[in-house]
Amino acid sequence: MDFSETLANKATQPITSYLPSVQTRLKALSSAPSPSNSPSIKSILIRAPGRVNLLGEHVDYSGFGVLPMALTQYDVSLSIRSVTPSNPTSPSSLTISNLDPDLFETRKYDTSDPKSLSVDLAAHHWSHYFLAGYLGAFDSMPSSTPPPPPSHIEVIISGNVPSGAGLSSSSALVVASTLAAFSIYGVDVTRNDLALAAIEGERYVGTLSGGMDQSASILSREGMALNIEFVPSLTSTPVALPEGVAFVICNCLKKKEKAVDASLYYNKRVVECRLAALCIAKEKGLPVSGVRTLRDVVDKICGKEGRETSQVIAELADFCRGRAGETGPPTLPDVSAALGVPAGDILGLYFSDRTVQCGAVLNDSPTFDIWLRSRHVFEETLRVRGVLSLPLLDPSSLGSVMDASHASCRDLFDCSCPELEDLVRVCRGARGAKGARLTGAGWGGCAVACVEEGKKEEFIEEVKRKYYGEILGYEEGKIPEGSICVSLGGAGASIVEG
Ligand code: NG1
Repeated sequence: MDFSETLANKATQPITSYLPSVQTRLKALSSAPSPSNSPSIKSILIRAPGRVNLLGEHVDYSGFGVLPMALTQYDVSLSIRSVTPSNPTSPSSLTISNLDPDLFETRKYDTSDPKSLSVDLAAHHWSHYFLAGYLGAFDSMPSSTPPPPPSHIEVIISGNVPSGAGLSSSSALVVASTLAAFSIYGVDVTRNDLALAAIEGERYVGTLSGGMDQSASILSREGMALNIEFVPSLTSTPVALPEGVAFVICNCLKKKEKAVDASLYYNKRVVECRLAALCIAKEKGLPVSGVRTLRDVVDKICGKEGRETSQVIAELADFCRGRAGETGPPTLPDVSAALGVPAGDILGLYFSDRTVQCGAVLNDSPTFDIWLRSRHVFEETLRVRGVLSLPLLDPSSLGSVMDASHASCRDLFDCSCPELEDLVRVCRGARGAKGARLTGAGWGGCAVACVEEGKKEEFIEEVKRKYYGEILGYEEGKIPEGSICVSLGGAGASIVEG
């Protein structure tokens, strides 16, 4: 598939290309009745997968590469329809509903002025994720091109990516929504532009998303992992999965919704990494203006000294290790003294792109663990680069690198939790395991284990017995469905035909 080709030409997939369970959900969506009993003029079916990240955790928003793959069994799918309402004079509308209306309340938005659509961050509602994708698509359409949207749009959604599990349920919904908006407007895009629109769109819901999830959901290729790089621009390279191993995803069953308490967890890490970038730039005598990410610092050093990127990253990892040993985590006044600017000016000077979310973090946090966080980012990036520098992913070295990544997520980035620790320990000790780590944002959700192909059934049985049975207390046969599954590497989002 040529990824510079536009979606209209290349993104359609026959319904029969999906797993039988996915086909059943897609058929239910295409035959679902209109929430307002209105006949459809045009109807499009869309599927966007969740993803599992094999390596490169919490490095995307610092501008460094990651190695995820899309999932075959978990997705968000939707049917978007342009309909004729029974009352032809009713104002233009967008109705967002779910195949399960008892769990997800239907919401209708007035779209007489599409520019007035907005996401109310103070009153979270599940439909906001659709709006985020819709707005992201709208923003990225050149102002001359958006044709008038259909007056009445109805969307019916069905998703089975477990939420708060680190498998990117939110991005799968945002991606499906972004693609739906482009499709219903009749605007064609490349996959890369779709990913960029979805990344920007997801920021409407208030998380300071890095870009890995939307890109993985759109750019992945069947049976492959994907190396995604964000600098100097979004690029993706398929990576063959190692022979003779399976990747098993296990849910620790502690939910962690990223948008909840974001200022104490996810968004705090984003702010800590940016403060680290600013402080390192200052200490290294680089101009601080224009520095937003740790990658910016690396690129400035490479540009100034003409050195190789990985070498500079390794030196900066050592530098952060040393600084963490010398001082504890700085407070905002410490950071202000280090940067030589008043504490009250930090938000306006360095976080003007997201003042609301970053302001909450700066206000809520007594200290910022910038040296531990940046050391994790540099070392995790070296792990990704190391694995990718080998001609083929080697299962044994990948397994031990996954173990090291987990230890760093726990000890330096502080994004594990007791449940994930138990689960990862059980996974590592189970028959056939080569390595295991938390995957996704962490603080709950899933672990991914690299397991010898021939032993995956024994591995799954052992994890079921020891984690879900002995630790969580589930009786045999009563473990929640989908808690443990093998990931095969799926294709990116598509318009479904048939
Ligand atoms: P999940 O696991 O889906 O919450 C989040 C971010 C990623 C990345 C990972 C950590 C969003 C939509 N996703 O993923 O960009 O930073 O955490 O590696 O914000």
